[in-house]
Amino acid sequence: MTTAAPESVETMDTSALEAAFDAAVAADERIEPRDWMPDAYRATLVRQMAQHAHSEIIGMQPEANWITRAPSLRRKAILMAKVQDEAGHGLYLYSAAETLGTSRDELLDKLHSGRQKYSSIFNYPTLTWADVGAIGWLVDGAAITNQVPLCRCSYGPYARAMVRVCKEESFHQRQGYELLLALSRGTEAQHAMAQDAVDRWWWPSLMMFGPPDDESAHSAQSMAWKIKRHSNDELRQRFVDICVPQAESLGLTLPDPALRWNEERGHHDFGPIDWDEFQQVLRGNGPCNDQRLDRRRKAHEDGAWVREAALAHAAKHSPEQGTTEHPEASA
Ligand code: FAQ
Repeated sequence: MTTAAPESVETMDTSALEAAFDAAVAADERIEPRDWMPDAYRATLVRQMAQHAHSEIIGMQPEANWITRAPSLRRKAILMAKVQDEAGHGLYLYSAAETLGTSRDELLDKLHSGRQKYSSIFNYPTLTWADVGAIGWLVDGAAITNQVPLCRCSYGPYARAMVRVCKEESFHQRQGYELLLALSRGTEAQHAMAQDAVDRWWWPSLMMFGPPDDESAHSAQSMAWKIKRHSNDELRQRFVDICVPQAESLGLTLPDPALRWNEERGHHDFGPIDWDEFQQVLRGNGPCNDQRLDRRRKAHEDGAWVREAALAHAAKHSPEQGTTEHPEASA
């Protein structure tokens, strides 16, 4: 952002700063951490980025459930790499949120105490191996549809983090599609397993895009600030249009009798989403909400010794201690 005007930022009054911020957003420039920004813009970004980061790390759990039971070494290696990628995405996002003055500790504390959300989708169970394919195809597919426009988000660190995340999510989506294709073309029982997984994951995937536009509290303001580039319903429609031909190629059906091409709209019509179920999951009443949070809290507690050791190591080798070199460097 170029707030560099004739006047320096220190001497500009709030209305001038606001005008410079608005002009930068209007000109599609990136807002950077040291730039002035409205408090509400900062709070909205922290809210969305924290929810996104929490989703990445909670999202490791449903798939990790199948690592030990992957049907081949190849599938196991792919799944382990994917789950590790999700941890990395969490890390980029917590780091990006830190540029707004919010520490990772603070955000994790809010997740663990239930004061911040994570995506509704990760409160559903992974009952069979085919669920790993359905998550890759549908959940990562929905995530990409939502996140590609975030690469053009007005906040620089978030936009840049999204570029790499989206590249990795594309690989995740492809591996899920390929896994489902193998099952769909397999035995009758394997085909049925793939179909059952798609039947269970389809509707929750559509809910990932958030409430309908007329009930979305934050969309209008987030779009005005160019944090979000498209509304929840626009992205949901885009996702449905992408999935229909892919389901046909997979030889699987999507569980919606109302799904059909609408020539006039140039889009697929689809049936009503069960928003009561969505609200229940958000309130903590989904099938796995308690399990996911308990597991996360335990993982955090179990990792306390790693954090303590890292801090002790950093303190021992801080410049104040005069031991900046690695102990083995002089050996
Ligand atoms: N789940 O006014 P809006 C992934 C909340 S990453 C839970 O429309 P907004 C990768 C919302 O926070 C998946 N809560 O909100 C992966 C707000 O509540 P609040 C995550 C939801 O922010 C794959 C309220 O409802 N991706 O899957 C949901 O403008 C496989 C009102 O909603 C992101 O987070 C929901 N589905 O739009 C990992 C992407 N939807 O805060 C592992 C970035 C809405 O007022 C394995 N986020 N809410 O208490 C976004 O694009 C937006 O935040 C939306 C929601 C589109 C999710």
